Amino acid sequence: MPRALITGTTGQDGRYLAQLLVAKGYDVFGMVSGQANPKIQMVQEETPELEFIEGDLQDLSSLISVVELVQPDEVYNLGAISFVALSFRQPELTADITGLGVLRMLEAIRVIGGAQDNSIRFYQASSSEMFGKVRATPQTEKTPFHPRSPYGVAKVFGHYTTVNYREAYGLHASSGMLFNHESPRRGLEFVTRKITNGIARIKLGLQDKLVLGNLEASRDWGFAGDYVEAMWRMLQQDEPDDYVIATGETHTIREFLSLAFEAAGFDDWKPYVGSDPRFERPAEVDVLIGDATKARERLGWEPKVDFPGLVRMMVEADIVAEEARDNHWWSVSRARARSSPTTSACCGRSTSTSGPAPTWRSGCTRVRRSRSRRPGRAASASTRRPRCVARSDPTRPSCGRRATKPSPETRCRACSRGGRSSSPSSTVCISSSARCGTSSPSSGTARRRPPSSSTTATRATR
Ligand code: GDR
Repeated sequence: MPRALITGTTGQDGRYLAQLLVAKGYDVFGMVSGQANPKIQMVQEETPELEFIEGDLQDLSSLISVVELVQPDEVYNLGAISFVALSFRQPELTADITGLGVLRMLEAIRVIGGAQDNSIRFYQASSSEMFGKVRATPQTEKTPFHPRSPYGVAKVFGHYTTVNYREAYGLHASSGMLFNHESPRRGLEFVTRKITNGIARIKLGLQDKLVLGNLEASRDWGFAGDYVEAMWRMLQQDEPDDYVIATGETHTIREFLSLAFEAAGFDDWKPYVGSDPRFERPAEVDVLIGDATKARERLGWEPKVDFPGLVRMMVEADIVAEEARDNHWWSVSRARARSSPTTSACCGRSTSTSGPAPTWRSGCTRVRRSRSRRPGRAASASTRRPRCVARSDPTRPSCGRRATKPSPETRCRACSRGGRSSSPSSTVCISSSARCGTSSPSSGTARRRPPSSSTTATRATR
């Protein structure tokens, strides 16, 4: 069984590539850095066969260990700071990971696989951002580079380092100059996904507007699922080489907006789109369009998903995902409310929640209702803790504390001791089903808890 190592496994491309390689019968290892990558669990559920291994593109010794342990036949270096806008804010980090990271991985391969007859094949994720202020249109493998961002500069370094290791050590090292490639798995910071996710939220009433930067930029957008196939094909060639991977079409962000809003059933996108110079870049790449003739002829590769198909796919996926998230949110809050027949209190007076459309009952008038998330929806006894509002009401003394969260506990939460209050002056029992016997104030005047008190019922959060 061939073995593949992927860096950047939890990114969009890494996820598609891992699935492709597993389907092709590979043992796939995904390198992850850091202690608690929040995406690992999701990727693991998506591709259970994938094995994670710790390593960091900033740390050569970790890469040597990873390559030694995995003994890969193929290494796909997709790890990078890949958000161009971020590279302007963190240029050194970008140079280190996106640029020097390539050198480190190639060194690890050279050290473990040997400087002669090294059998480990290497794929470098190069980028159309290397062409930047383009010198020719469309861009081919021969078009000179003119990067316009620290990201682009770092990718040029990575690209030429790959070429150099190929020429100097005879490594089977190939570079894919991939033009923009998108999917429903694209990060929300990139313009296509920001648009499709924003549209879904606008459609569901969760957001009013989409705020973007430069709408005149033009990109050659393809589907990421198609592009990972090209990566794999490069490493199956007898000889390593560099390839442009692109659709050969370019579209402005305005065109993307128009198609995407249309796919969601809107007639006109302009009322929903605002602009903010914060999303503009110090130096912009205006127009990119790639010529993938070489890939088509030598790799037999061509894109399957066209531009309208890609836009539709992303919009539809985002609408489904946002709907599911929204429904989940509401069902969780309802379930919580149902399973908590009692116990939300402030200043010693309890409120209760029940029924399918929970609201704070007015047992305690000093408990503020949770704010409804959307106009027209009932206030929900859900995730937000209601706060005692008496502070803002000069006629009432305030405890100033947050009320306790609704909870199914039957134990007295005021005293936390088998349902009895530790001191009559400390607070009152707030549980309806297990009152501790401490006399609750019968009037609407709440007792003020001494500042030193630290019972679980009213942890102060001023
Ligand atoms: P890009 O992708 O920089 O081309 O790099 P991105 O989607 O970030 O930007 C595309 C174009 O859209 C303009 N734009 C905005 N971009 C973002 N992110 N957010 C906005 O609000 C916005 N408004 C306008 C940008 O200025 C730009 O012109 C991507 C990355 O995946 C790289 O890692 C990869 O190498 C290249 O594609 C190929």
